[in-house]
Amino acid sequence: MDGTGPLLPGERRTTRSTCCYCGVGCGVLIHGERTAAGERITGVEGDPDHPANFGRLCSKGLALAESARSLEGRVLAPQLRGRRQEARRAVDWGLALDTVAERLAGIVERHGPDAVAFYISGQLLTEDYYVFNKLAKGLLGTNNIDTNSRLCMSSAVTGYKLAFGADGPPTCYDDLEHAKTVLFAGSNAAYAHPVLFRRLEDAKERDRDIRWIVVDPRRTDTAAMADLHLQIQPGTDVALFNGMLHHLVWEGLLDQAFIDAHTTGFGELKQLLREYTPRMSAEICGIPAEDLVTAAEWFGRSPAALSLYCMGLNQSAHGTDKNLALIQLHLATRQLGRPGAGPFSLTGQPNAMGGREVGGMATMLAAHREITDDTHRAEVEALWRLAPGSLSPRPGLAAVELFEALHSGKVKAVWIACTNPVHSMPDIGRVREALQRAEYVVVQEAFADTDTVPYADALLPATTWGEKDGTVTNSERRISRVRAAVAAPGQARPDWWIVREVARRIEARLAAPGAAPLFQADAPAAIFDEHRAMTVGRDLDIGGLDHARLDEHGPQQWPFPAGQVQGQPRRYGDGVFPTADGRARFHATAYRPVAEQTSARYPLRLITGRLRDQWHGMSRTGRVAGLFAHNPEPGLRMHPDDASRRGLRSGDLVRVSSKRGELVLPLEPSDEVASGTVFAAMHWSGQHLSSGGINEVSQPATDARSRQPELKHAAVRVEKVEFGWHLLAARRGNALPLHAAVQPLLKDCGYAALSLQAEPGAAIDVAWLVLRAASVEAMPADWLAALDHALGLAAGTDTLEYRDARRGLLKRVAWREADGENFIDGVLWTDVHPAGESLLRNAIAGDAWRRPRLAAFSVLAEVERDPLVCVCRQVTESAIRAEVRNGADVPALKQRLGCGTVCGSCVPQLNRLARETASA
Ligand SMILES: Nc1nc2c(c(=O)[nH]1)N[C@H]1C(S)=C(S)[C@@H](COP(=O)(O)OP(=O)(O)OC[C@H]3O[C@@H](n4cnc5c(=O)[nH]c(N)nc54)[C@H](O)[C@@H]3O)O[C@H]1N2
Ligand SMILES: Nc1nc2c(c(=O)[nH]1)N[C@H]1C(S)=C(S)[C@@H](COP(=O)(O)OP(=O)(O)OC[C@H]3O[C@@H](n4cnc5c(=O)[nH]c(N)nc54)[C@H](O)[C@@H]3O)O[C@H]1N2
Ligand code: SF4
Ligand SMILES: [Mo]
Repeated sequence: MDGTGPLLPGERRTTRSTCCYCGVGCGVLIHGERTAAGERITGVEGDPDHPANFGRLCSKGLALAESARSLEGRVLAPQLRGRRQEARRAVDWGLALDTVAERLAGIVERHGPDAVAFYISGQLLTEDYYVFNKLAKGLLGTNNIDTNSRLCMSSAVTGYKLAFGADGPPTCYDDLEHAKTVLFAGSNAAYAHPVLFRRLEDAKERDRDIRWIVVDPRRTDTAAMADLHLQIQPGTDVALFNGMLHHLVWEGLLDQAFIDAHTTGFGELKQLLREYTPRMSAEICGIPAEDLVTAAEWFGRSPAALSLYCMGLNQSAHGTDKNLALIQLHLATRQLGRPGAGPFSLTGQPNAMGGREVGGMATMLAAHREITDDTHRAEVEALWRLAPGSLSPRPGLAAVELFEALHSGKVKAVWIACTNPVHSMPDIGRVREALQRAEYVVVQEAFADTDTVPYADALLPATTWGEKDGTVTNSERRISRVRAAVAAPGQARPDWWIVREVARRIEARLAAPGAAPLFQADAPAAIFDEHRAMTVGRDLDIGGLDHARLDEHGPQQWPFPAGQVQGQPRRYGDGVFPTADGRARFHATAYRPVAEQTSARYPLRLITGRLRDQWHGMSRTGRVAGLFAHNPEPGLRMHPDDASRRGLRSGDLVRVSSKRGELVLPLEPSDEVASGTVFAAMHWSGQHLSSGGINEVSQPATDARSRQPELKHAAVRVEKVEFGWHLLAARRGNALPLHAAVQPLLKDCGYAALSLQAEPGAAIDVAWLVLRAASVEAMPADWLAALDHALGLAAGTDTLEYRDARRGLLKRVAWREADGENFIDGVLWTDVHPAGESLLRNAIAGDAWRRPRLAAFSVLAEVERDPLVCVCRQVTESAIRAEVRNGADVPALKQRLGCGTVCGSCVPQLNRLARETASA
């Protein structure tokens, strides 16, 4: 296990590492081998010894090996562009590094350090992050280094800091098993933190008295399993939490002794709370007042109340207040600092925490220090051996401002690493303009097909999961090792190495004579040592940790000062907080409405979020056909009443518009949203869609303190679009090259979406690529020809074609011969009615295609819509419903059909189907 050095021919090796997706931070065992084609990852399983998951993985983690299987679509060599209009060309590393260093140093010399900005990522490893931060703040002297964590955890950081005096959750994963009341606030943990959700399910199974409250404007899979779902109006959480606290004050359910001895500011808050009667608060939230009171009672009287919160709180123009109002419920009742109790902010990305620790953001310095604090800057200057006064005292530009400054020309150059802002930032139209105007754009990526890559003047190939080495910190402050299982492909290099090489070149040019060299650490372990030295004496002290200790004793929680043998699972048990007077602070959190009100022109509230089996912009999960099964295509979910009032039916293409932009999506009537609210997933980008995705319309208003944008709410209008023609094409083959060939054609359509479908039993690299497209104008002949070419579907000997020129109809089926029979290999149908498409789509997923050609046609006509529920065991909804009608409950379903027994991600859905079908 964990051998190092290149694999020998035929050699196999298992490497312990960490999943690269969510903040649960599951341990994985990566199996690798050496073949004639080079080193490759052959399998992944959960690490039974990792304390985050004890061997479990969710559907995304289980698909990691498949996502890493092919080098198709990877960036394998540095690329540079001479002038904007020219194409980039591959160059060697020497030229790439020299050029990037020279361009950045030149801009700093001409315009000063604040003309350069870095936009990096909570998916970088701590060591990568550390070097980036040192380059920006230590060498260049700019604090313009921000990350996608600004879109994610920023309000959680300000909330913790304002309440407790320091960042970071006080809780740990064991609390999931000890909590008696669990309050999920703006967290769809069933999808976003599945392995933690499994632990919670198990705990609830063991102890039927455990109660779950879910606060979410949507009936998510998490909400469907709750004892109480508070389906509040978007953005009204502060009113809810204030109303709950009002009730607790009224009922005397506070810990007054704790408030008196360990906190300040409660008097002022109490004054404010007078207005927030349960009735008035419930009215703002749009829920029954009794439900609010029940929630307060369950919380206040619980022996241990744990809240789990995520983007529904953070991604708000009042995200800091939402966090504070929730934390204050815990402080006032002393629901923290003991097993099962506390405000637990679930981190999104695998290393959002590590980024906060190294201070890799525009508003902080290393190890939870403040940019504006003279002593803190002097400490960092001493640790980095910088001349006094080298660090800039001005906070840098946070994400939204950073791209604004690029737009206005104040910032000239941006270096983007491990994030895809042209997909994930609010109002991406504006972000595209900003990048267009920038003087110089560096993009450091592992995958070539993202919506940001086309803007790169320099594209630097990074290694990614399975190929890189370092550490990440998960939601419970636990630091785990990430290790390379296979060699770096092509010219790809680790992120820290790329940054360090550029930094050394800039240093040679810009540093004062005699200045101490800043970038001597030449391996992740040495960088980690530098990082831990910065933390000594701070609240997150990890002076006792290094790579060697992590290798020997496994993942550890911080704080972990020198001399310790174990980290600290819970913080603040003694009621002493890292503020000047040791007391926690209450803040008066008045409720304020969302930034953008609905109006006659934009009457609907759009909320956005995640799907179970996709990760962000899909650069990795979008490579795995099986991960599309749960949600094969994008959609806009709307309450069925709202849909019928507008004359809209399932599958109709609708235009979603806001003040900022528009996009077209298929309509998905769903009563998971309340009337007046619509929902869209964040994942689809220009790689799979004719538009850039839902952030075409989202809005960039930010929280004044955390500067986090309100990605969870925008006012929109939805109307039906009539298209002149519809097309559905499906092609069986090696899906990644097929996808790359078809993707450039998407943008020419009024609507187009690409997805993959696995074919049960087919070879690992065989899947179906499915294209749905529509356009207002007549279909241009050259577009169709290009599609034929991309799909290899032009009329030929193995193709059957039906054309009706007068009606503009074209139906074409291609087949292949195997075992003496003909099997369908591809189809292209124009003029498909939208509603007929899901039929065809499911036919492709089913076994129609494995039958001989003629039988396939008749089967096609019969297949009904029947989504796959369990992806691991390929179990369909109809099969599950049939078993439930025969009396099966969830354990019986697991036993009879095998569904829900591998990754468990579909268990919430099984619960729902069992309940629905049984009661029907
Ligand atoms: N499958 C999957 N898992 C992931 C990710 C992924 O891309 N895919 N990404 C990871 C990352 S980076 C993150 S940050 C996390 C996010 O994890 P979550 O925050 O749990 O996921 P989201 O779906 O973004 O949002 C959660 C819920 O907030 C609700 N919501 C919207 N507005 C409001 C509101 O005003 N109040 C309340 N109370 N709720 C509201 C939405 O309906 C949604 O169900 O997931 C992580 N895990
Ligand atoms: N509307 C809406 N928008 C949202 C959200 C929402 O809920 N709604 N959520 C927001 C949140 S919470 C988040 S965290 C962001 C996420 O948004 P992004 O950060 O844009 O998400 P990813 O697609 O994960 O981008 C990571 C990129 O890094 C690349 N990559 C992978 N591994 C490596 C590596 O090792 N090195 C380098 N250099 N590159 C690598 C991947 O190919 C990918 O393109 O989206 C935000 N945007
Ligand atoms: S819960 Fe799933 S995505 Fe998150 S770390 Fe574990 S395996 Fe990875
Ligand atoms: Mo996130």
